This record gives sequence, C-alpha cells and structure tokens, in this order.
Amino acid sequence: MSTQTTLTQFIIEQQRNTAEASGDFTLLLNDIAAACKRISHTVNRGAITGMLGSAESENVQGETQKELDIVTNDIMVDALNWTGHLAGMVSEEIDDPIAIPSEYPKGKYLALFDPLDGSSNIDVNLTVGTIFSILTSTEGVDAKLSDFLQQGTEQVCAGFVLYGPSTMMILTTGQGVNGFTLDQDVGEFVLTHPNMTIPEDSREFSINMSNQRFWEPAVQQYVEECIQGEEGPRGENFNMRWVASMVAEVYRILTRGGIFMYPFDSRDPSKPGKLRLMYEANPMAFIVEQAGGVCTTGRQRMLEVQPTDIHQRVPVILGSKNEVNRVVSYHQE
Ligand code: AHM
Ligand code: MG
Repeated sequence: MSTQTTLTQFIIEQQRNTAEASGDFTLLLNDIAAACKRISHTVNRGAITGMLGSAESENVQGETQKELDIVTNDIMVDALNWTGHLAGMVSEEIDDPIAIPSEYPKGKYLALFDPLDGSSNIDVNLTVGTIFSILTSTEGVDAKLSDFLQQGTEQVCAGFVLYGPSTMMILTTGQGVNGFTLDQDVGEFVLTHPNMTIPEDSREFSINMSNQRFWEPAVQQYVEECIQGEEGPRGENFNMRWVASMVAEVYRILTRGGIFMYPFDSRDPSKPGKLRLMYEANPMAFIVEQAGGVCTTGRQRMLEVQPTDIHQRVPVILGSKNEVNRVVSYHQE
C-alpha cells in the first residue's frame, strides 16, 4: 500500500478532529480539487486548445478578459453549482454573486474564487493559478450579496492551486498550511509539503517597480532602503523578484520567505490597490498567517478589513513577519 497521503485522506483525517464535521466540507474540497485538475489540464495543453489570447469582453473591473479566464470560470461554476454544498458563489470574472440553479439543493458554504490568477502570464507560458476562499452562510437558502461581505477572519478554508512546472494545491483550514502536488499519473493530489512555514526574516522583495512614482512614502522608503543594500541603513544586500502572478509570489514566500507588495498607489482614486479583497487578498492572508507570516494593507490586518463590495480592491503587503512589520511601522511614522 502507498505511504503517500492523498488530499482526500488528509481532509477526512482533519475533519475527524472537528466535532461538528458533516462530511459536506470534504466533498466540497474534493469538488474544488476536481475542478482545478480540469483547469490544470486545460492550461497545460496551451495553444493546442486554441484558447490563448484575449476574449472580446471585459470583467466588472474593466479588465480585458482572456479566453481562458472565461473558460476556467465556467469549469469552476459547472463543477460546484449542482453539488448541494453551496449557497452561492462569487467569481472575479462575474459581476454579481452566482446563484445556485433552482433545481439543485443549497448547502451552507459560500465559495469565492479567482479562477485564473495572473492570466496576463498565460500567453508567455508562465505560472498561473486558482485562488479560493470558503465562508459559511445559512444552510438551504440562496445567499444574498450581503451574506458574502464577511471579514477574512470568518473563512473556514482558503487555498490556491499553482499551474507551474508541477501543479500544486496549498491549503489551510485554520490548522496550519499544507502543500499537495498533483500526481499526473494517477490524477491525485498528494501531500508533499506538510506544515509550511514562512521564515520570519528575508532579504528578498517583490513589487512592480514601474509603479514607484505612485507609491506612498512608507513603501518608497522601504524599497529605497532595500535597493541601497550594504551601503544603506539595512547594511545588507537584497534580491528582487516579480513574476506578476500572485500565486507564484506567495508560493515562493511560503518556500523561502520574502515580502510581496501591491501597495496603495495614487494612479486612480477609485482603486486603492490592484488586488481584490474577497478572493485574492483574504485567502492569501489566511494562508500567510497560518504559515507564521503577516498580511496587511499597511494600516490594518487584512483579515479584519470589513468588506463593503464583493469586488473591492485593497493594498496588499504580505510575507515574512519582520519585513512586513517594518513596512507597517513606516506607515505609522
Ligand atoms: P489578475 O487576477 O487579473 O490576474 O490580476 C492579479 C495579478 C496578480 O497575480 C499579480 O500580483 C498582479 O496582478 C500583477 O500585476 P502587474 O500586471 O501590475 O504586474
Ligand atoms: Mg487575480
């Protein structure tokens, strides 16, 4: 018998330790994993599917959608809407909450997701991913928009799947962070990275430097000190990485530490940041905190931001505790 722990085994064993576990949650996670395997397969086939490039549409945030944004959104919705575990869904690609079709039973969970994060990387064959967050709602009742507007502290589960050289799922249910690699031969996610933790210190930062002129003084100061290296106040040299896929940056930080910032910038007063709270920042914040790191807007713990809109944007600063806390302290000066 194989000694490898599959995702399903792992979830069932974790659920056995939870008094009120109904098995519903295990099934929901299996459905998400099944959808992500389909997405992985689709992304992996690349140009063969004829689905690279832009669709002739924009999402609610006014961004041009890639054809794969739409296809992967449909894979998630079709995999989850009939199962009876959900009371509603929110997707980056759809303006309003997605209702469960009337012919299907409604469950107690809400799924919020970015079906294909980093999709600008699709055409250049770099890592992309799916990010998801699970909240609870009233069982058996269609979720209203207001039911989704819960603080990140209310998440019961968060995860992301990375479609890179290998496909991986990173998951937390509030009992640490675990990483599973998709074994393509048998089609199962197997536990390969148990108890992932983020080193408290790091000398690697991640930010889109082309936006520098729009940043606030706190972020300007932090990055300037990194760039000055040994000759500056930090007295050490720093390294920089920018993949333009948050999933890849967060995975790197879970693996070797670092700080990732998509901070507040002054480009457009209606957008206090680029990343979306409900299905990008909050799930990543839950994972990062569970791995011993910190995630903040610069002024507030991410998980305590009170959402007012399902697609609202927030500044994001996350990663190694001591580096993120330094940036927070610069915001207070
Ligand atoms: P997306 O959800 O439309 O793909 O946008 C989110 C992505 C993040 O993964 C990444 O950190 C950021 O956008 C990159 O932005 P930029 O293009 O400014 O480098
Ligand atoms: Mg995204």
